[in-house]
Amino acid sequence: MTAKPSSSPATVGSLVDHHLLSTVGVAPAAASHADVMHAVAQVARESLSRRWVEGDAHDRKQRARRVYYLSMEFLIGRTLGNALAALDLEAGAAAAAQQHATRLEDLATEEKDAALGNGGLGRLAACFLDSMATVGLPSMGYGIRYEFGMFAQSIQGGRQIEHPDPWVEDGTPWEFPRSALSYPVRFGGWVEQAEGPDAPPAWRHAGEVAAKAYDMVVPGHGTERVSTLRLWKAMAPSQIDLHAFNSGDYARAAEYKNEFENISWVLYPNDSTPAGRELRLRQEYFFTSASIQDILARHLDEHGTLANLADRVAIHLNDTHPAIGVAELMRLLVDEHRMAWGAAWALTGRVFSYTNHTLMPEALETWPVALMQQVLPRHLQIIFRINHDFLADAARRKPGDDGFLRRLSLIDESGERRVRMAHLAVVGSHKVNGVSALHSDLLVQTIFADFALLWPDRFTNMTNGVTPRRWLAQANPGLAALLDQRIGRGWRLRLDELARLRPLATDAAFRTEFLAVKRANKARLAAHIRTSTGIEVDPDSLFDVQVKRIHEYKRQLLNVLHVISRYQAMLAAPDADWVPRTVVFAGKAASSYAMAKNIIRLIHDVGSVVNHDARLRGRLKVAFIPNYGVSVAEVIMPGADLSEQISTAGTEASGTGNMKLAMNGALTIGTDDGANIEIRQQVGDDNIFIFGLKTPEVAALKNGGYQPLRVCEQNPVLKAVLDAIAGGVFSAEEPARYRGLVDSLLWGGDHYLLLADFDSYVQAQARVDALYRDRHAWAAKAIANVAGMGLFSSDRTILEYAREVWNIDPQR
Ligand code: 26V
Repeated sequence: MTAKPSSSPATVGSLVDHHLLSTVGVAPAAASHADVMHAVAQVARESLSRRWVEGDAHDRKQRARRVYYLSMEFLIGRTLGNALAALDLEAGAAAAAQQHATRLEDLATEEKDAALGNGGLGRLAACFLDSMATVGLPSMGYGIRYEFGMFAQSIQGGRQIEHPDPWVEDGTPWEFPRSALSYPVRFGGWVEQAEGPDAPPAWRHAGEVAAKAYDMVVPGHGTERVSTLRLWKAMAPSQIDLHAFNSGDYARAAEYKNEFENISWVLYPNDSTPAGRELRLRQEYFFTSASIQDILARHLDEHGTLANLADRVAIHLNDTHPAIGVAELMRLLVDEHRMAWGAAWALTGRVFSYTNHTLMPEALETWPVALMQQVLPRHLQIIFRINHDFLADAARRKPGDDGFLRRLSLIDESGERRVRMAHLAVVGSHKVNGVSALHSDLLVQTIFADFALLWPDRFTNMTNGVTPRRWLAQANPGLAALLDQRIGRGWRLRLDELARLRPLATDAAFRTEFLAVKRANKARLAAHIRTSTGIEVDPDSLFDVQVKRIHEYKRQLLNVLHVISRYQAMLAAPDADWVPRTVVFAGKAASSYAMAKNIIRLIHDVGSVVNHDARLRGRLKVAFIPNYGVSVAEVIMPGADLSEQISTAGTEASGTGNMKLAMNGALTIGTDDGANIEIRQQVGDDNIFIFGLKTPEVAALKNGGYQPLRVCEQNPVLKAVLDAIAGGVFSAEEPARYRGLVDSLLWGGDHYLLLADFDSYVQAQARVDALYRDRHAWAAKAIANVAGMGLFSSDRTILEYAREVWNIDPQR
C-alpha cells in the first residue's frame, strides 16, 4: 500500500511542527519530549476526527442497528501508539521524532495511562472497543469520566502505598468535550401515586445532576471506521449554582457543587468494605441513566418512534454495574414516554443482554432495599413490579415450591432485604453469557441454575479474547516483525493465520530467531525491573511471571510457597545444577484487602532474603514490579517465559492475561480453570503444564471435609516451607509477622486449597525446569503456543457477540 499524502514522513513532520507552534505553544526547536508527544497526538487527533465525522454520518444515513456497551470500567492505557498504527502514521511519526532528536518509543512513554478500570473486566471492555471499531460494528461504549482513575501503586518497606491518579489533570488529546450534550439525572425524593388510570406515578425527586458528554475516539485497524467511547462527567445543574451564588452564599454553593459532582470523581478500587457504597450506587445509576437517555434521544432522532426500539438498539450490560438500566429503561418508556407496561417490558427484554464476570459470592452485587428506597424510590417500585410478575410466572412452573421462588426472587429476604442485581439483569435480558466455556457451564449449574430451568436458551458462552494489535503488534515489535517475515502481516486482522507458524516449530533456524527475539524482550524487561525495583536479574534465567490483581483465589501465595521450597532445596544442595529462575510478580491489592496487602509484603520479604543470599549465586531472584497496569503489562508480556495461571479450579472466570502471555510465547503453568482449559485445547496437552485439582475434585474435597493440617503433616517439604514463614525466617525483625497468614492456611480452612495443590504444583514446576534445560525444545513449545492463539483474538469474541447476542452485521 502506498502511503497517503498526509501520512508521508515529510508531511507528518511539518504537521508536528505546525502543532508545536499553534496548539502546544512552543518553538519547535525548544520543544520537550512531552511537547513533541502532544503535537504528534494532535496530528493523529485530526485524522481521527475526520474519520469519525464520516463514519457517524454513514451510520446515521443507514439508520444502522447499533450495540451500546455499558461498562463502569474501561482500562484503556495509552492511545498514541495504537492510534498511529491504526492511521498508518508510524513511519511519519518516527521520522518526526527523529527530527526532534528522540525516538517514538520514548515519546510514547510521556503519555499517561487512562486507567479507568480495575482489572480484567475493564481491560476486556477496552479490547472490545478496539475490536468493535476494527470489525466495523456500529457501536458505542458508555462509561464514566472519572477524574481519578485506578490508584498508582508504589512500594515502601515492602508495603503497598496508594497514590491518587489525576490522569486528566493536564488534559488529554484524545477526548472531545460535547458541551452541548447533557442530560439530567435525578435522585431521591418520593413517588406520588398516579392521578388517573392512564397516568404514570410521579417521581418527586430531591436532587438533580447534569451528565455532560466527553467522547474518546477509538480507532479501528485496517479500516477507516472509528468508534466512540462516550464518558459522562457529573456537573451540578447551573440553576442551583446560580441561585446560591446570587444569594451570596459561596460556601453553600461549593457544598452543592461537591455533593453532585463527586459522583464522577473517583473509580472504585473494588474491595470488600461497604464504606462509600451509596456513592457507588449513585455512580451506577448516573452513567446508566445518562447513557439510556442518550440512546433513546438518538433513536427518536433517527426513527421518530420508540415502537421499533428493539429492532435498532442492543444494550449490553458489562456485569451488573449497569443493571439498574433495566428499571431505568422501563421508567423512561412508561413514565416519560407513556408506553403501556406490557409493551415496554417486551421491548426491554429484547434490548438488553448481560455478561457475568465472576462466581465469587462476595463480588455479586446486591443493594439494601432501604438504600434503594432512599436513592431511587421509583426504580425500587418498578423492580418490585417486575419481580411480582416474574414470580407469578415462575410459580406456574413449579407450583407450591416456595424455595424455588425464594431463590429466584429479585429480592433476597434472608436477612436485611436486598435487591439482587444479577437477578434483575437475567430477568431483563434475552441473553446471558459467561466468559469461558467452564465459567458459562458453572453459571447454569450454580448461581443461575433455577433461571436456566425456566429459560435454558437464555444462557450462552462467549469466551474472552484480547486485541492482537495492542498485545502483539504494539507490545512486541520484535516478534511482530518475525511473524510478518514468515507468515505475512494479515494476522493483525485474522489472528487464525498464526496457525501457519505450526510447521516452523520444528525449523531450527526459526527457533533460533524466535529465541533471539525473546532474549531481547527479556533484556528490556530486566532493565525495567532494574529501574523500578533496583533488583538485578539475569535475562538468561527462566522468567517466571505472575501478573494480575492480588487476590487469594488467584493464589499468588501458592507461587510464593513454591519459591520458598526451591530456596530451601537449593540451600540443601547448593552445587546441584539448578535452572536459574527469576520469579516476577506484579499487581495491585484493593486498598482495604488486608490479606492481599500482606501477600505483597511477604513477596518482598522473601525477595529480600533470597535475592541477597550469596549461596544461591544469583540463580534465584524474586522481583515485584510496582504499579501494574496496561503500560507496564506491555513491557512484561513479551519478556515472559512462563505464565502463572494457578487459581483454584472453578474460581477464575476466564483470565485474559493467560492469553496475552501465551500470544507472546510464554508457556502456561496452570490449573484446569477459566480459559486455561481452552488454551490447552488449542495448543495441545504437550505444550502446557496443567496441574492440580479439577473443579469437581475441588467440590468433592470441600464436601468431604478437607483437612489442610493433615496435608501439611504428610508433606515434609510443605511443612518446612510453612514453618519457615511462620517462624520468621523472612521477617527476622518481626518473627510473628506472618503467623496469621500461615494459620489461615493450617487452621482457617485454607479456603482456596493451596496446600491440597502444593505437591502437584511443585511437580509441574520440576517439569518446567527439565524442559527449559533444552532451549530448542522449549522454543518449539513456545512457538506452538503462539500458533495456537488464533481463537483468542477479541475480534472473534466480538463477532460471536454480534451474531449470537446482538444480532448485528459488521460493516467492514
Ligand atoms: C472479584 C472479587 C472477589 C471478591 C472480592 C471483591 C471482588 C471484586 C471484583 C471481583 C471481580 C470483578 C469482575 C472481574 O473483573 N472479573 C474478571 O473478568 C475478566 C474478564 O471477563 C475475567 O477474565 C476474569 O477471570 C475475571 O476475574
